[in-house]
Amino acid sequence: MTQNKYCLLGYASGVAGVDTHAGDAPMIVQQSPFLKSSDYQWTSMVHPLQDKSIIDTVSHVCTALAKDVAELVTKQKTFTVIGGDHTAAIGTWSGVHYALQNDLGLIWIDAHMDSHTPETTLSGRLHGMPLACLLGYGYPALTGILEQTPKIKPENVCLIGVRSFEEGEAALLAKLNVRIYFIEEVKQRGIAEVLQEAITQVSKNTVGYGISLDLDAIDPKNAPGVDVPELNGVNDQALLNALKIVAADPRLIATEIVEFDPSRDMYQKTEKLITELLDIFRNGKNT
Ligand SMILES: [Mn+2]
Repeated sequence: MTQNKYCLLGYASGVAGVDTHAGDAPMIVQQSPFLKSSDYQWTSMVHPLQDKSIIDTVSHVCTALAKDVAELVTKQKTFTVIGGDHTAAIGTWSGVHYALQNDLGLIWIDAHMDSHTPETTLSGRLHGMPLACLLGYGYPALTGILEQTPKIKPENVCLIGVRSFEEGEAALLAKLNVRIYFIEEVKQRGIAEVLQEAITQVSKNTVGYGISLDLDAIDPKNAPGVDVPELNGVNDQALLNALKIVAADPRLIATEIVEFDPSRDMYQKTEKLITELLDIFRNGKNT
């Protein structure tokens, strides 16, 4: 049993969110009574260091994460990154891309689009920009992690669960022709069907794909502990069931769970849900 421990990495940074509480999340998960700790091996825990600007801080902590991620991909280990705010994605998928040196698919499950650029953002918060960064748009310190090239091609990414967004980011994704499954389509067709269709698309011309799960995609009734909750989200059980099938897919390279804000959790609902998600990802690799 012990030789098959599933690898976890912590991105203990919340400096790009509404407040910094998401930075505590990986430590909360690490110590959670719901996590069977003997099944997991924490290979990394990166922390932000005060820098000249938030951009530099995020750039450095993402670079640290990207290096640790790249090492695991090179060793052909499957793993999950636990955020932290959603800027974790810049580090995670830059690291995966660096190790693969090939086209990568990405499923972005989120209530938001996270596709702002410095020109379109209203809040200025970097956790609203990670997908744009991965597509090659944004601050050079964040688009150039490990290598000066876009990490994901627009045709190799799908968004699922979107229900709150702003004009500028929507315009960028529309211009790039990125497929978005808004919440209405997800509810109408079911998360399982939508997820399978999205995977078919993002794995068509790639060597594999990843899943970036922002917990705010899930209905706040099921996952209240997030930075930016949005009503009318994806049902937690439906998502867990859909991911059970996906977790065994050999094309799935890595996963990421972000935006857990322990200070807003209720009755440890969100914390418990994260440990259930991890069990699903771990079991998928052991079958
Ligand atoms: Mn997000």
